[in-house]
Amino acid sequence: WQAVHNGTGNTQYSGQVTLGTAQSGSNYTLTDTARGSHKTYNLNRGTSGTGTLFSGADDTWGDGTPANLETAGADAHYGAALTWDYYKNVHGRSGIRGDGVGAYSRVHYGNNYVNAFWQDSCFCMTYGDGTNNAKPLTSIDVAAHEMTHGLTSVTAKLVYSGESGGLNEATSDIFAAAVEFYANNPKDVGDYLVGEKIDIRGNGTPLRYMDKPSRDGSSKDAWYSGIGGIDVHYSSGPANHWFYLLSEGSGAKTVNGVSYDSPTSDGLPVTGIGRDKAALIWFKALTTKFTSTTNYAGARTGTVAVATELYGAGSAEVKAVEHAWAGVNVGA
Ligand code: ASN
Ligand code: ZN
Repeated sequence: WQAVHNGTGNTQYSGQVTLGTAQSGSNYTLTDTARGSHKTYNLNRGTSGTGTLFSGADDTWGDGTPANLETAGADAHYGAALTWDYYKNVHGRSGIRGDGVGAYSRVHYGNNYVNAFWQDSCFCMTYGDGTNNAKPLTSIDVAAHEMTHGLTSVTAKLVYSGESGGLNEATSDIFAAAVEFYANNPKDVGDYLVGEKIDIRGNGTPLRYMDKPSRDGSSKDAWYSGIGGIDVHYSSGPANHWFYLLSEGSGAKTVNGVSYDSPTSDGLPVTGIGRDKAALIWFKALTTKFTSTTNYAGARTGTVAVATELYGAGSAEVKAVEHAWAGVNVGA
């Protein structure tokens, strides 16, 4: 038996946060008893197994710097908790499978490893330490992105190639943004950027942009015949762009101090319906309409169907869903 505790995390990206921990004898561990016993492990630069469960005599984790190996553990544990809370409190889903069982996280994977990933085989997510082992890929949005791959794997099961692969990636980016906004953390405000904290490019710019995905130099703003042939992290662009347009509308806008300027491929304006409705529509489409082979045309059909169920035929929400798809060149 382990008592539920709330520890203190001094994270690298999100300031000082509360972490769900457990007391076991005279030690505390990063075991989130209130969230499916999600655990966070230290791989200590290894690349296999689980390493060691973060454990310590005090219930304070990390010091905000990457030199302290607990810091990345605190960030990852926090991101997993927020993602758990988002799906439970916003969508009524308890854990990735909806069965109340947590996944687990592994940090300090490899040396200078600049990636993070989800694996179905371990039902776990793993984080490298980034360039010079100084920028662990453990920000809120990356954690939510990876954990959402787990959700997609047990729901729509979108195949990770072709157009369905782009939709799989976009699903992770869409909920990464939704979780970051949900977190309402002043040190890592909600935005429509992906990976803006981890400096993966070394020049301070984000990995991806949802208002105009082509800002990254590779992602596509709109659907075209043949988009299924490009990397899924670029063919996600039109769906990320659709989510932005549906949430905030087209044109220039500043949200939480971040400026965006979202074009449409047809030149027609889109009026946003807000991010909460947009995320609800995507969640319901993912979990009740999409299948492993859903493509962009199918995503349009599925989201229009969900919006019709939720808000009624001819509603402003249904029209906005259609206009946002038209704005990324996915027509009727
Ligand atoms: N970070 C990447 C992702 O989650 C890893 C990958 O491409 N599998 O998409
Ligand atoms: Zn991904």
